[in-house]
Amino acid sequence: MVAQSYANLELPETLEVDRHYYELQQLDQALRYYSDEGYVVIRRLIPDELCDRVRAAFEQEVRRSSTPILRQKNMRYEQNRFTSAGFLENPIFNIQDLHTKTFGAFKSRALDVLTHSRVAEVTEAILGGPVKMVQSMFFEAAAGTWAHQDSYYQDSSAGLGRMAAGWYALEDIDAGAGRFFVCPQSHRRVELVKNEGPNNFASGHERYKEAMAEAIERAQCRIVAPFMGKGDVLFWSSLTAHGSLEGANPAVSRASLTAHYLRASDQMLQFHSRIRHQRTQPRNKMEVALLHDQDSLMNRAISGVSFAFPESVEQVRRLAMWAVIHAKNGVAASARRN
Ligand SMILES: O=C(O)CCC(=O)C(=O)O
Repeated sequence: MVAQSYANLELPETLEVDRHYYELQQLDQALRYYSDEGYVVIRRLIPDELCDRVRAAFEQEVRRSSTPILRQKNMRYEQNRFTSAGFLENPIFNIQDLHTKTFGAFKSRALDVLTHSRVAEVTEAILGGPVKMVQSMFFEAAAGTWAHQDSYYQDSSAGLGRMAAGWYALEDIDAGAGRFFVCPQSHRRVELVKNEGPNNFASGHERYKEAMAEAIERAQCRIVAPFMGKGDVLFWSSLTAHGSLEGANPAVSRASLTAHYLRASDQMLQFHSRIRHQRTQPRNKMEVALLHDQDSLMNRAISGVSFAFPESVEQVRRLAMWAVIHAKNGVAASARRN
């Protein structure tokens, strides 16, 4: 693991001491800022009651459930784990794939946030046309996510950098809660660390994390962890270096969602190697792409096996990934960085 030590970190404690950023009415200015800096915060984009509804459904359906769920940190099906303060420790990956019968309200309310008409307005303006949501996550405890560019994991088949993402605060996020951070201008100034050679995901993921940390240091980028109030959303590009801080105060949570968006006509490019076709379903103002849909009996059987035999499944997955990454069929070579 790469130790987190960010000498040049800017961590404003409150809204008052942070820069104001923008509101939806200032979308043109916000877009210019996004294009220059590789990220932007839109204040109060999501109504408070929608944030509260997601958290209430989490309490009712998810917190006490023993159903294994796919997790962001290791791509394994795991049961909930909690910190000493009682916050969910293993973030949920791809909320749109959750089993509707078990987690219907949580899934539906989270998707209402992630596909909200205001979100569609911003993401369409960023990406230049109708969009689809292709990935999502839910966090409660600090995650200490390593600095990365999303492009390494997934991007647009139509060109690297053509994916955008949003980080949604469901509560005011304390400076000690493990804030989300970005490196301003890194979408232009930090070289793209490719998913290949010694840094490939299958066998070189730890090396990749080190390579990213070094690339950020070489570019002498600032690191900012903006104040995020309930309903604020931070949007960033798939080439922007970002991550989250280790929690300095275990008594505070960071209830939040993230989602990644592509143009509706683009496909997902995974690991800079293969195009991953996804089935989509309409939701509010956009399509939502599914990957491991737990409403399918077959996918539930697969997740059951993954939960029962995590190590064996992990080995098979790594082998498959190794094969995919090494059998690049020219997809990556044809993908432009733009
Ligand atoms: O909030 C976090 O810990 C990381 C989120 C993230 O990196 C992402 O959604 O790509």
